[in-house]
Parts: sequence; C-alpha cells; structure tokens
Amino acid sequence: MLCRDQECRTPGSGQKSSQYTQLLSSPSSPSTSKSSFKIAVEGNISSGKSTLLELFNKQSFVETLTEPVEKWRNLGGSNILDRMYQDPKRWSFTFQSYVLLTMLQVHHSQQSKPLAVIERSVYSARYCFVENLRASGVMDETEFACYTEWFDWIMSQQRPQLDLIVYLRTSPETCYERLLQRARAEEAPVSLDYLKSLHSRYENWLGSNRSWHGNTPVLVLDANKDVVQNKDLHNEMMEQITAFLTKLSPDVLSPPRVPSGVFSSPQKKAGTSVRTPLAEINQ
Ligand code: TTP
Repeated sequence: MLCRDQECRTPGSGQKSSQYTQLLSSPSSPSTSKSSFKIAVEGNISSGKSTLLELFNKQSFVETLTEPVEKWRNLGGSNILDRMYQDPKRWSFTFQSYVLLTMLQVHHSQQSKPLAVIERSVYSARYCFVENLRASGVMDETEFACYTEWFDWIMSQQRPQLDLIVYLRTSPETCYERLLQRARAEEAPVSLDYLKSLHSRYENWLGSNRSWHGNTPVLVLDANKDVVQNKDLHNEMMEQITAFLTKLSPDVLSPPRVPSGVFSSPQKKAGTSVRTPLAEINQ
C-alpha cells in the first residue's frame, strides 16, 4: 500500500493518518503471533532519532539500543568519527567498516524485553551513507566493492530482522539547524549540501522515491516539528507506532507480558482517540 494523502489509514487501527504521518507500506498478516518486536528508528543526521528513543525509554517493556557513537569516538584510543570527517577520502572506508561491525553487534544483541527499539540499522549505513560516499567519489570503486562483498556475504549468512522501520522525515534545513544547535565537535565539517544529499538517499530508500527496504513495513513520520514541546504530536506518533505493532501481533502489548493497567491493548470508542500503551507516555 502506498499512501500519499491524508486519508491514509494505519492497518488495524481504523484511524486516519494525520498530516503528520504517512504510511508507506503495511505489514502482511503474521502467520504466527510474535512475542517480541524489533524496530529501527531511521532518519538523517540530527533528525531526532535519539529524542524518539528517549521517549520509548520511559516504558518498562521497551529496551532502547542507541547508536554506538561512543565506540566510533574511541577505537583503540582513536576518534575514527572525527578522522572520517577531517579526511573523508582516507578514512570513510575504515569508518564505514567499523560502523557495519558495531551496528551488527547492536542488531544481534540479546533482546530482554518485548520491544527493542534501535537507532538506525546496518541498512541505512549501507543504502544511505555508503551509497552517498560512493556517488560523491569519496569512497572509490575498489573500496566500495570490498565493502559490498562483506555486506552481501554477512546478509546471506544472517540477515538482521526488523519488524518495522520508523522513518523520521525532516527537511535538510531543519537537520542543519539542529546540528548547529547541538554543535557536536566532530560534525563541524557537515554542510547543508551533505545533509541534502543524505536526505535524497533516505528518500530513495524509504521515502516517496522508495526503492528498497526489503519486506519490512515503513512508517513515515514528519519530524520537522518538535515532538518534545508538542505533546499532541508526540502522542500521535506513539499511537501510530503502537497501532502498527498491535496489527503485527495483538498479544505483545497485552497483559500478562506487561504490567496491568498500563499496557492494555488499544481500544477505539466512538468519538475518542485510541489510547495505547505508548501513547500514555507523558500523560
Ligand atoms: P547519527 O545517526 O546521525 O546520530 P545523531 O545523534 O545525529 O542522530 P539524531 O540527532 O537524529 O538523534 O550519527 C552520528 C554521526 O555518525 C553523524 O555525524 C553521521 C555519522 N555516520 C556516518 O558518517 N556514517 C554512518 O554510516 C552512520 C550510521 C553515521
């Protein structure tokens, strides 16, 4: 299903998507009920992924797995993230190889709660960052071929599974503003043009020009607005995500897997909005 207008519906929720959200594909009916889910939060640099993870983190049945940025800042005492930005031609291949390894470690870490939310995935590293580095000539063809052989072989052995990708769609200008505000030292060389080219990679991969995301359903959220300040928007995002997960498996968000009272299955009464476990954050 490809929805581009505001009549788009979230599978199973009976709700119309609002102007804030677009649903680009729906999950197929699961043949068996799952007991745990894994979702990835995706989006451009500074799109607000960490913020969304923090909101998820307030729930006891959710475990959040943040990006291993600290590892990238300290590989045997060397800040490889910084080296990559200082001298991209020399260090991008090395950096992206390390990103591949550390993201695989995140994907394959033991899941201890019904819902695991991970920041990015091996897929965005491959289909957005590496693709972009190759297209701009920063990564040369031999480096790209070497990376791709590694990537394809790893995928053929054990492809990391995701139940849902949440794509935080933002304008490159918004990301640039946020990037300047947070002023992470390593990112000083990041330009608006760089964010624009990553944005097009994201759009090609998950957005309206969607080319590839395997069979994983994708929920696209407009993340230009501030979800921390705007509680309605924040709740709406969570409702969309929960409705999606409930459609995949109604059991996982129901008692007894989760504490009583807080995590009952969503129910829609006429004239009321859906109340869901995740939507109750900050209530
Ligand atoms: P981001 O995923 O952009 O982390 P973030 O903290 O900016 O996310 P948000 O603000 O949305 O919470 O990655 C951190 C840095 O690593 C960023 O400068 C981009 C860089 N990076 C690459 O260069 N290549 C990659 O493959 C990945 C995954 C990140």
